[in-house]
Amino acid sequence: MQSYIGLGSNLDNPELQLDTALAALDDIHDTSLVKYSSFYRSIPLGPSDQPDFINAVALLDTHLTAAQLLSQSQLVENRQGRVRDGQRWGPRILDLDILLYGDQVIDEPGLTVPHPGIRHRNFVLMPLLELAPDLEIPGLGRADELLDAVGCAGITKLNLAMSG
Ligand code: A4P
Ligand code: MG
Repeated sequence: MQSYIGLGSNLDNPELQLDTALAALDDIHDTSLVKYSSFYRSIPLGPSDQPDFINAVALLDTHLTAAQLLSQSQLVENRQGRVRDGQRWGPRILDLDILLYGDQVIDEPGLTVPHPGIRHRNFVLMPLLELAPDLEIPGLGRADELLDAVGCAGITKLNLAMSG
């Protein structure tokens, strides 16, 4: 199954956090990293008294179920020192969201796929479109049309030298 994962960080050297997370995703059993997008700097959605985020999207090839992939991603978040203090949309060392799992629509306690934030977030849609320009999101339509609706305010694509 092909699954797109959204990565975000705004604490403790975000670019390094994303590099570490990409390697960790590739290390998940029965899972490999196929490709990943450029890194993007984005202004925070939610409380504005926090640093800008670095965001990216990765494409994984996996034999895990979506629920197994979620628990493995949470292990990766925890291993990189993620602390959950309960503040909604607060600063974080690493956030991994399962954006898409094949073309499945999943609505279970603790797991909603496609991720409900996709359609409102240019910091998800831009890197996603970089990997899959013709992407169709189940139930939501074409990703490029969603991005047209959201616009490109507050986000900058970083060049490779800056993200490496
Ligand atoms: N969950 C349900 N569906 C999913 C899914 N598809 N992928 C549940 C991942 N998790 C999913 O997540 C809370 C619960 O969501 C999990 O227990 C899981 O069962 P969390 O990572 O523990 O907490 P969270 O990330 O703080 O929750 P929330 O409200 O989902 O935050 P978001 O939507 O992830 O937003 N601004 C910029 N510029 N860039 C960002 O990356 N990120 C956030 C976090 C806010 N502002 C941002 C960014
Ligand atoms: Mg999350």
